[in-house]
Formats: sequence, C-alpha cells, structure tokens
Amino acid sequence: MNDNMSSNLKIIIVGKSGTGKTSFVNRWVKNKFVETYKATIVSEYSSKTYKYQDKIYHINLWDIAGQDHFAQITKTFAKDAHGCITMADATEPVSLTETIKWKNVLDDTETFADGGKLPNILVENKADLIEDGEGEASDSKKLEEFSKNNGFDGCFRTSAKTNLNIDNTIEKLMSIIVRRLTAVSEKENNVDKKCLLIDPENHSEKDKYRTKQGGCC
Ligand SMILES: Nc1nc2c(ncn2[C@@H]2O[C@H](COP(=O)(O)OP(=O)(O)OP(=O)(O)O)[C@@H](O)[C@H]2O)c(=O)[nH]1
Ligand SMILES: [Mg+2]
Repeated sequence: MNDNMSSNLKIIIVGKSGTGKTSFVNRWVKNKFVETYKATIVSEYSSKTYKYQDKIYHINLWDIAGQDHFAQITKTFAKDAHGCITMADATEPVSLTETIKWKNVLDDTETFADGGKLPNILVENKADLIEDGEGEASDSKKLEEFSKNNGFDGCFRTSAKTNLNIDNTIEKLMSIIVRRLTAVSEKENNVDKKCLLIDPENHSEKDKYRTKQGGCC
C-alpha cells in the first residue's frame, strides 16, 4: 500500500447543529465531555494517531458546523476525505431524517480512491438520554433499517457523555477505509507486476497488454 495514502487519513463529521459532533470528537481525542453548548463556527480541526491492525494512522478530523450553508461548507471540507461520520441526535427524530441531506451532498461531491462513494457511518448520539425499546420494532432496529435504506456503511447509537460506542464507530469506519484502500493498492500492484512480466523488447506483447489494460506501462 502506498504509505502516504494509507497513513494520513482525513475524516469529516457532519450533521445537524447540536447533535453532538464536537462532543464526539472531544471524547475520542481528549476523553473529555462538556455540558455547555458552544456552536462550532464553520469547522474545528483535531488530530490523533491511531493504531489499527499493527499500523499507525494519523487521523485528521474535521468537525463541521451544522448551521447554515451546510451544503457549500460540506463540499469544501469533503475534498480528499477518506471517510465520514454523519450524526443525528437520538432525542430529536428530525435530525435523523436530515442526515440524508448531508449524505446526498457527499455522494454527489466526493468519491473514494476506488471511485465509489465515501465510507460513511451513521451515528445517533445522546443515547444516554433515551431508553431503547425491545424486539423487532426497537429503535435500534429502526436505525439499522434507516441506515441500510439510505446507503450508509453502518450505524451506531453513541453517547459522547458516557463514552458509549465512540471507539466502535471509529473502528468500523477505519475497517472500511483500510479494506478499500488495500484493495485499490493491490489492484495497482497487480497491474505493475503484469507490466514487469512482459518483455520490454517484445513490442507486440507490450502493445497487446496496453490495449487490454488501457496503457499502464
Ligand atoms: N446527554 C448528552 N448530551 C450531549 C451528548 N453529546 C453532546 N451533548 C450536548 O449537546 C450539546 C451540543 O453538543 P455539540 O457537541 O456542541 O454539538 P455540535 O453537533 O457540535 O453542534 P454545532 O457545532 O452547532 O454543529 C452540548 O450541550 C453537549 O454537552 C451526549 O452524548 N449526551
Ligand atoms: Mg460543534
């Protein structure tokens, strides 16, 4: 895998104002939680090194304000991102429906290294403030359905206050990013190997390969 590409990752966090994006980041990066609400202006940047499958990653986190002009701001900050966490507030159902606005903007704006959509995990934060129902119609099941129906790569109920599922959210997102980056890099390596196997003096073979592979050599 290309080391620069794999070790420096950019993750953005989007969602309606007040859902707990800054609190999520502060919990993960500093293990801190603050009750007072101070709206983020445009964006806040944090970083953390993170070990995943024996490799150290430098995670650059962009926490994006959920206020006005969300579409333009999201487009700007999504540039070159590797993944996204889209946040809703478990106590405010409309914030879940609104996640689709961000998902659509991202899907229309940014693509991953493999040409597919950006890995995107749906989070319903403030789980400490609600009690989940049981059985088929539980709120967790509804969240999973919503996540699947709207093309998210997974979902979690989190609490920045009690530190519920914060690490699990990041780990899930990382697993998708690393899997897809590895696939891209393996594909590139295979193309390189095939190129090396062809005798450079044998022009007809090389030309044949060029035609097949779109001219990699
Ligand atoms: N009980 C509870 N409160 C939370 C949780 N997460 C955040 N809050 C509170 O919710 C309020 C808003 O949190 P923020 O993290 O500032 O929300 P935000 O999404 O960054 O908001 P913007 O910057 O305006 O987009 C604050 O008062 C937090 O203390 C949580 O998991 N549980
Ligand atoms: Mg904020």
